Amino acid sequence: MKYWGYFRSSSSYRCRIAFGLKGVSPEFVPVHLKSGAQKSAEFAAINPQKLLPALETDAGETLIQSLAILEWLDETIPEPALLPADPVLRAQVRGFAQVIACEIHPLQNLRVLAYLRGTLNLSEEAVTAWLARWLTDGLEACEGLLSQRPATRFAYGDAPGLADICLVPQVFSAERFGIDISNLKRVNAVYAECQKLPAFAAAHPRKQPDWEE
Ligand SMILES: N[C@@H](CCC(=O)N[C@@H](CS)C(=O)NCC(=O)O)C(=O)O
Repeated sequence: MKYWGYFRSSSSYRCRIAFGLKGVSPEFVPVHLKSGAQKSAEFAAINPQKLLPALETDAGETLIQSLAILEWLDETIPEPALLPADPVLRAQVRGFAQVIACEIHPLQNLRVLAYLRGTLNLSEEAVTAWLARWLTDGLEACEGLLSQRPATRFAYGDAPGLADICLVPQVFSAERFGIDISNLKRVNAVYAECQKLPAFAAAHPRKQPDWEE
């Protein structure tokens, strides 16, 4: 297996956590987002969307979109399961993951921020306000969803899964952008619990071979 990623990319971070939980170590191909390497002809031939991550299976098939990659991993390596067996709970976990992957993360993406700063010529203050608005809104929704349930060690039970895999990189992003979410008690409790697991610790951006300040 081969995976194209970047240390700070949230969707790459999601995949790295899942690789660790599933006990696989794909060959890593770094793509330097900050310098625009995702827009190269070479990478566009792998993922025409020019976004990370991408994964090549052992059979040579290319997969894109982190949620699709995570579900493929779960289907091909069923243990430990990333989704609960119960259909209602599965839908709830997918809903939680989509709040992050479909509603929060796209608004903080590099190309969106570049458009705000470049094409729309917004000030750093305005960009910071944009990030604070959408990350706070989204993570408050996550807190609300977790608060509807009895407190468990991880987001949806006593084992980590898809919801935790999406939540941890999103909390990391909030920290990186300087957004104070200390009031989100359940979110922070789950985040802290996840950090204790080797799969989450090893997937942290600082631990990646392409890490840079
Ligand atoms: N929904 C996609 C998001 C992919 C995505 O936006 N990736 C970011 C990094 S986290 C990226 O490659 N950004 C490059 C850019 O904005 O030019 C997924 O979950 O894989």
